[in-house]
Amino acid sequence: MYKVFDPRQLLHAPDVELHNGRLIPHVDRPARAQVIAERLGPFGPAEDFGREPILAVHTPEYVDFLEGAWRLWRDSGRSGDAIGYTWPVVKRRPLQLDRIDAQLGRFSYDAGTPIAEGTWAAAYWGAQTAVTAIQPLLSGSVRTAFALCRPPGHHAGPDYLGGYCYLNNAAIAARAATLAGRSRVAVLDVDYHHGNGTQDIFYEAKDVFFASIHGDPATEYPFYWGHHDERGAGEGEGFTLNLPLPRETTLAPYLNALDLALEAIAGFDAQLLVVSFGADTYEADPISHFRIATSDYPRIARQIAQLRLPTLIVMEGGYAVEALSENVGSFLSGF
Ligand code: Q9C
Ligand code: ZN
Repeated sequence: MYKVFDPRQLLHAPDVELHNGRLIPHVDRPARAQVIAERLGPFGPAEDFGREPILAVHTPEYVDFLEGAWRLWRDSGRSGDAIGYTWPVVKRRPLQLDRIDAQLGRFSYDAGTPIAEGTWAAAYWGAQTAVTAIQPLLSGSVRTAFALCRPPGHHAGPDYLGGYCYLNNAAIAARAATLAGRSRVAVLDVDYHHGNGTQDIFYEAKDVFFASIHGDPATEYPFYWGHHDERGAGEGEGFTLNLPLPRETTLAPYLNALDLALEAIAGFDAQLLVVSFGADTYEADPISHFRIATSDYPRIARQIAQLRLPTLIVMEGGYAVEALSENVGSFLSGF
């Protein structure tokens, strides 16, 4: 399996996040990627494809904001990481204000996703990691590739950050594949949390099918997306599939949902698959509530591999750092 990692992704080291009304050490620590890179290598380096593949998914206003936000924050006399504290209510006028605090509200949806000094560099090289990893799938020289991306991406939408995500690595890779001539690409999201950013990016698209299995947003973050009746819109109607599952879900019902997702992807006649893989479905994940064991991951992966599609696996969440490389290794082994 072709594997890509860029160590500049470790430059993202946010200090704290707001959790249940208190500030706690940020859950997305650099060690997450570091342990995977150390134990599951060798990894090839990321190539620089520039801004173009990023701008095929994100708005230029958002990308400019993301690149400049930390500097603007510091120039405004602040210390620590840049983080919003006020958000425009849905359907407010789309005001374009210069003040950093107003911009943070405009381009984000939660208080768990600070912009630190190294965030832009890390997110940029995360996106390049995903674009690099999909190249040999496009040329046909490998069947499976793994992009070790961090920070994760699937909560980042066209013009917003959130859920520890800044640039949507999986969506950037999927879009790169359609731009390279694949007319039907599927994204299968098996992170514990709904991939709201990916869903929003492709909601009206008919060339990218999005299927997600996740904790039911009736009780789980991100609450406002991922319900079963969200099925796409316009030309994209029917090309989004949400399979929410309750807390404490174990392997057997998980595999049933996976069968439905894979059937839909096969029915779409996808030519290439991008898997947004979060190891936060793990039973001991500190912020999630499924009951998937380390030894269950090869089973899940083998079922996905039965699609027999060229497959890019993109790293998303997974926060039990002590078990992370084992869980990721276990999943990759199923391919
Ligand atoms: N701290 C991914 O797994 N939780 N993101 C917010 C307050 C956000 C997880 C609760 C969880 C996001 C990629
Ligand atoms: Zn997650």
